[in-house]
Amino acid sequence: MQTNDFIELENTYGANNYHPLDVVLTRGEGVWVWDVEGNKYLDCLSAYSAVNQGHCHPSILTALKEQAARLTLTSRAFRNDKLGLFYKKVSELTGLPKVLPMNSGAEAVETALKAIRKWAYTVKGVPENQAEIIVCENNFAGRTITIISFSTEAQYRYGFGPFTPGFKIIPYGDAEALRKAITANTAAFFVEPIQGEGGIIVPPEGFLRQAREICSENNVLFVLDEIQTGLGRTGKMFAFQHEGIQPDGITIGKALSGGFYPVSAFVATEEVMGVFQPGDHGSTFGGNPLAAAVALAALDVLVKENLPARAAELGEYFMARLKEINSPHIKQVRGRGLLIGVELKPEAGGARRFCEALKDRGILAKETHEHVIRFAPPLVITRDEIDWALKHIRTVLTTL
Ligand code: IF1
Repeated sequence: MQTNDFIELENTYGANNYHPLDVVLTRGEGVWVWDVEGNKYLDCLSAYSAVNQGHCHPSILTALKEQAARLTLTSRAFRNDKLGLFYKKVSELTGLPKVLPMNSGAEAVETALKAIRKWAYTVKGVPENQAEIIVCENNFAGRTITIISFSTEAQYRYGFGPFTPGFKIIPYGDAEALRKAITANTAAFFVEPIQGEGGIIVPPEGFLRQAREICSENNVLFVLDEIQTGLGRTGKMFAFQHEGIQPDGITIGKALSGGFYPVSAFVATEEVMGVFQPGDHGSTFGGNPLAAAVALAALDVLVKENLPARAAELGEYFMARLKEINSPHIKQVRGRGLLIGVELKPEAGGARRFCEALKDRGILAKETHEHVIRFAPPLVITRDEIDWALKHIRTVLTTL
């Protein structure tokens, strides 16, 4: 079967909920992926930062194989010999004492929202069903009905009402707006350190620190969504570490498994996580030994291969070179570490056609929000591979 045969199959039997590039991938290794015709591509999306360690990392594969042959799932009705080790590693890396394991990012976010609300009622003393959570415009935290209830993207909401109440929306990066939005019933401020889907939006320097202070002054939880920015992507193990602050909770996912398996978690202080009593919350697969074993290996790779520092160094290099490209289409180059966005001017006609042109040159990148090309390669990329990519990116951005 060739590319078109696979596309035909997907179109015949699949829901039409994505508009992917017409490339049918069959193998991945490190930063490279191959399509069914044998064409080779540099992956500049990393499955939206789920493959920070590179495709099919051998040591994570070994951990997957070994555990899959031993014990994959017990449910949480019983204990297993991997979960406690996973908890300890995640707690040590995040600096937060308590972990609740889930599977998808959205489930970790939903877990955080439930913890936040229950903390508001049982600890802060907010009247029942009055808890308010402040979020920012252009957030992206997943696709469940409660999560899209606080989305500002019309398409993510259209046709899916009625929506979950209890969310207030403020402009991203605006600490004063946060202060003004807080009421006696505010439970938390839930925010991405850098907005990914929003178009790689980096907040003003100091915003997260100010937000942390405002939340502390008002007994409001400060909870960060690090599902995309976490695990080395922005040049630190977690993006909040750039600002030297400590959140009350974070959600993590994606690269937590190196792309081998859905693994996510909500990680928080004792006071926040202490609201959960046995039976309050759960998941069939959450905390399973296979997920835990894979995640332990994936986290090990991040530390042993020093991937956060690599992302800082190579991201700085990549961004500097992109800023030197003299293209009439480029409005702005922005980002942090290896989470980089090239915003094009509206007259460039949208980022999609540039991504198509990059694909023809062996680079897979994805547009976000119409005008931004996102460059987020696996953190194992080398300087030579970046130089190779830059050659083609420069050509596409100066000749299209
Ligand atoms: C899609 C976007 C990225 C996330 C943050 C939670 C989640 C995500 C910051 C939920 C997931 C994915 C979802 C995927 C595309 C991708 C995405 F474009 F949608 F927004 F990365 F930017 N918090 N993001 O980025 O995690 O439940 O998916 O495991 O839905 O199209 P999930």
